[in-house]
Order: sequence, then structure tokens, then C-alpha cells
Amino acid sequence: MTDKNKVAAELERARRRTVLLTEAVDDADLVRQHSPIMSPLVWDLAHVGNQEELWLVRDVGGREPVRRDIDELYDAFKHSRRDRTALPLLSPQEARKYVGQVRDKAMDVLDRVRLDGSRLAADGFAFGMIVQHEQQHDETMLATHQLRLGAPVLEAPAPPRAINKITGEVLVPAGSFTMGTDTEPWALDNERPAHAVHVDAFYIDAAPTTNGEYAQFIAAGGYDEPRWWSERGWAHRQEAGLTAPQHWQRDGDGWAYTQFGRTQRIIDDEPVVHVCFFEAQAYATWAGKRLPTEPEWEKAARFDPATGRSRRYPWGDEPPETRHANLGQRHLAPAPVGAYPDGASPLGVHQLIGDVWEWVDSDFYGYPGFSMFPYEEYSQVFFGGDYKILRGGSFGTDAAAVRGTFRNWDHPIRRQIFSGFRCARDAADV
Ligand code: AVJ
Ligand code: FE
Repeated sequence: MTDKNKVAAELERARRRTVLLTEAVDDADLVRQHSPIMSPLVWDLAHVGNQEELWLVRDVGGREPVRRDIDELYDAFKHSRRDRTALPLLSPQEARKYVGQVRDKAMDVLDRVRLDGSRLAADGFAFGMIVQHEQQHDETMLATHQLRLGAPVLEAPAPPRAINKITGEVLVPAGSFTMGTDTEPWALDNERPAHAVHVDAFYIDAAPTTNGEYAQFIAAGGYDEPRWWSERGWAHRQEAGLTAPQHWQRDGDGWAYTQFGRTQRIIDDEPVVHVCFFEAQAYATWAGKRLPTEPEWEKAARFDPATGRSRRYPWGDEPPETRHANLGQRHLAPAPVGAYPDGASPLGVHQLIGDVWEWVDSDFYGYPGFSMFPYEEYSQVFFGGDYKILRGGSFGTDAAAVRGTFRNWDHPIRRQIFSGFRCARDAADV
């Protein structure tokens, strides 16, 4: 039986983060378009409340709407992100009031509802979905913060230092493993059902690709050599004028990087972040490797060779603790490689969860036996679109919104998200 106090605490934790991200700037900044590919922060704020109202207040609770007139404004499919500032949106003050009223009703619903009464309420799923939704938008808002210009407004301690030096690659033996889940209570529809997948033997890097390694690719002329890039990747590199990860600038003979308004030299052993799929793929080709496929990534993250079963997380079945992974915006940067030995997988693959989302070379489809739940617009409408999968979460992903089975996706040209990668290669002769 799901503990209602825990559900309430998760809702409150998500809200504290939303408040932090939206109180950090003034009202003029909240309604501003910081990038054509992002919503104004005030849209994310009210959208979070509107989804909570649709699912928890109206659907699970069967209550009267808090507001029945604004659904269309906050429907992500009705207006593109670049058009949202022009809409008659709720003002910051109205948005805060709205999300507060919705939350009061949602908490009342949680108090009274039976968590075994319907499929939506079972195990608190609808509440978990809304917690994850708010945390996902918090990460999106954090990405908007990274794009906004001006003095720094967010503070956090530096990530932990490396404890071990992690280099090289890990051999993952050939064989079948269980991908996806039937048992994870808050797993979303695209993570289901659990199914056996055969994976040939492969090598995967023990750690994500670092800034120092990526800088070597740049220094070797990687951005000027079409042979490292896919045809589409090269066309994009040319058209977009890519020469380095987003937010990098030349600094003497090296590189500097602007993070949340602060510019400093790149840290060589930190995972590279803000690269698109095509850049990740070009680096891997240059390095004589390739990106892992999605099943390879999940096998490296979850497969326990001692028992043959798939774990919830690389380190085991226990939810993430501070010592396992760099999650939840506790730090405003990826941690250096070697900072989380306690989070390694049984085969010795490090930092799969947290730090940077990892691009994998797989398109977004439903697993065999996929069944949409509870709405088509979460996953299904994106299947077969121009998306590549990302795995593992970033320093900006909350623990509630990532696990060994969690699937993220974005267009292969996108790099405003906290995206990095690690390399893999075939081990056909093993
Ligand atoms: C799963 C991160 C791709 O942000 O577009 C938020 C999550 N879905 N609101 C996104 C989501 C609906 C989604 N991603
Ligand atoms: Fe949303």
C-alpha cells in the first residue's frame, strides 16, 4: 500500500523546486522568452498546475474545476513554445495563486481517495505521474535558466570530487536480459512491459565522455571533417555553424564554459554537456567507437550477472541516495568522472544515473506489447518521430523522475538539455 504521507512529501518537494526556480527571477523575467525553443517560465508554472488540475482534481478526484477557461492555453500541443509569450497567459501573480489553489484541492483528494480504487489511483500512480511531470518541467525550467542572459541567480555547492580514476571500457557479455518493467509502480507507459532482449557482447565506456576528451576531438579538427559525421549530422553542423558544445567559448589556447551566468575554464574530467546527438555520434566515430543502443545502455545499467536479473538502478534496488548519483539540482554541474563509485553497476560502469543525459543510438518506439496509459500525448504521439533516446538523467533531474528503465527523448539537433554521452563498440569475437 502506497504511503500517502510519502506521496504528499514528493508533491511538496517538487513544488519547493518550482518555487525556487520561479522566485529566482523577477516578474519581467518570468514572462520573457529566453529562447525560441523554450516557454516563458510563467507558462511552465501554470502548465504544471493545469496538468495537476486535469489529472488529480478533475479525473482522480471527480471535483469541480479550479478554472475551466485556461486548459487550451496550457495544452502543450495547441501552441508552440515560441508562440506562448503572445498568449493571454496568467500573470506571475495569477499563476502562483492558481497552482496554490489546485494544490490545496489535490491534497484534499489525496487525503480522501482510495489508492486501490481505480487503475489511475492504484499505487498512487496518478500522483506519481504528476510529481514526475512537475519535476520534468523543473528540469526544463533549469534549462531555460541556463539559456537566460544576465547575472547568476542560482546557487549550489560544487559537485563532489573524483574519488577514483575511472578510465577504459567494460565488457558486457552476450545474452538476454530483462528490459523495461512491470513492477515499478510509478514507471510511465513507455517503460512497460518488461520483455527479454538479446544483446550481443559489447564494450561500453566505464564513464561518460569528458570535456577534456571532447576538447581533443575539437583540437583534432573534428568539426571540420565530414567523415566523422553522419550525412544529416554534417548538414546540421554546417547549417547551424557548430564548432563546440553550446555555451563553450575559446579562452586563450583552451576553452571556457558559461553555466548559469558564470564563466570559467572547462574542467577536463567533467562529463561534456550540451552536445546534440550528431555531435555525440561524430565524437564516437572519431574515437573509433559508436554510441550504445538503448538495450545496450539499459543492460549495462541494470543487468546483474550474478543473479541474471535486472536491477532498478545500477547500484541495486534502493532509491538514489546522495552517495549514488548527482541528481536533483543539488549541484549545478555534472560531477567529475570517478565521483560516484557507490553508484556503479555490478559490471563496473560508472555514473549512468545523474550527471548528464546520455544520447543512445535508438529511435523512440513503444516496447513490444506497449499499451498507452493514461494519455496518448505522453509517449505514443512521439513514437516514430524525429527523436533519439536519452538515458540516465542529469544533475538537473530529480530522483523521482529517473530510474534504470526511464526513457527520455528529443530531436537529434537539440542541445539545450543537459545532454552528454558515452561510447561503446562491438565485441563480436567474445
Ligand atoms: C519526456 C522530457 C520529453 O518535457 O517534453 C512534460 C516530458 N511531457 N510534459 C517533455 C513531458 C509532458 C517530456 N520529456
Ligand atoms: Fe508538460
